[in-house]
Amino acid sequence: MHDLSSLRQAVLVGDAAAAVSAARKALDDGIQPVDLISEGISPAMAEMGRLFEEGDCFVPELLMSARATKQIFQILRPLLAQTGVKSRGHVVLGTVQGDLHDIGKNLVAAMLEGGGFEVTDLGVDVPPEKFIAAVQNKQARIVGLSALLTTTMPAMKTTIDAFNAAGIRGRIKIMVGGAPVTQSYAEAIGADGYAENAAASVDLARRLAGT
Ligand code: B1M
Repeated sequence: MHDLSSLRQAVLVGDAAAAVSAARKALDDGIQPVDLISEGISPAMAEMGRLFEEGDCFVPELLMSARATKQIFQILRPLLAQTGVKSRGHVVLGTVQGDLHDIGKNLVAAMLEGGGFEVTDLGVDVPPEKFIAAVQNKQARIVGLSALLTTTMPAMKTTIDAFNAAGIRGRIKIMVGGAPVTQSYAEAIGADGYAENAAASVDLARRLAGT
C-alpha cells in the first residue's frame, strides 16, 4: 500500500495545502478513498487527540488539523459518491445537542458514504426535533448520533425519547458512537447499535440496514 506517512504528518502539523497534495498523490497512486481515511486521516486525528490530552498540543493546533482534514474531504466526497454501487440506504447523522465536536463524526460520515450509504449530515449541536424533521424529509431508516462529552451523552437518550414520542421510533434504527460512549451505554439508552470507530460504523450500518 502507498505510504501515507506524509499525509498523516501534514494533518498532524495542520498544513492543509501539504495534506491535500499528499492526498492527491495517494489517490493518483491508486489508494482507495476509504483507505485514505482509515489509514491516513483517522490515525492522525486520533494522535492529535492523544497529544492534546497529554498537553503536547493546544486548541489552535487541533483546529488547524481539523481544517486540513476538512479540505481533504472536499476532494474525497465526490469520489466517495462515485463508487457506483446502489445506495444501501439513507443515514441521518449528527452530533447531539450541546456538543460541538465534529472531527470523528465527519470521519464517520465519509466512511459511510464510502460504504455505499447516502448521508445527511446535520452538523453539530443538533436538537432532537431537527433529527426528526430530517428523518421524515429524507425517509431515512438509520440515525447516527455522535457525542464526545460525558455531559452531552444524555442528549442521545433525549433524542431517542423524542423519536419515541413522535411515534416513529419503530421505523428507524439508531446507532451511537463517540469516545465516551460504550456498548453498555448504548443498550441502556435503547439504541440499536454502538460503533467504536468510523470503520466499525459502516459494518454496523450495514447490519442495521440488513444489506
Ligand atoms: Co473537546 N473535549 N472540548 N474539543 N476534545 C474532549 C472530548 C475531552 C475528552 C478532552 C479532555 O479534556 N481530556 C473533554 C471531554 C471530557 C468529558 O466529557 N469527560 C473535552 C472538553 C471538556 C471540551 C470542552 C468542554 C472544553 C472547554 O471549553 N472547557 C469544549 C466543549 C465544547 C462543546 O462541545 N460544547 C471542547 C471543545 C473542543 C474543541 C472545539 C477545541 C475541539 C473540537 C473541534 C471539532 O470537533 N471541530 C475539541 C477536541 C478536538 C477534543 C479532543 C482533543 C479530540 C476529539 C477528536 O476530534 N478526536 C478530545 C480528547 C480526545 O478525544 N482525545 C476532546 C479525534 C476523532 C477522530 O476521534 O471524535 O473520538 P473521535 O471519533 C471517533 C470515535 O469516537 C468514533 O469514530 C470516530 C473516528 O474513528 N465515533 C463514532 C465518533 N462519533 C461516532 C458516531 C458513530 C460511530 C462512531 O455512530 C453514529
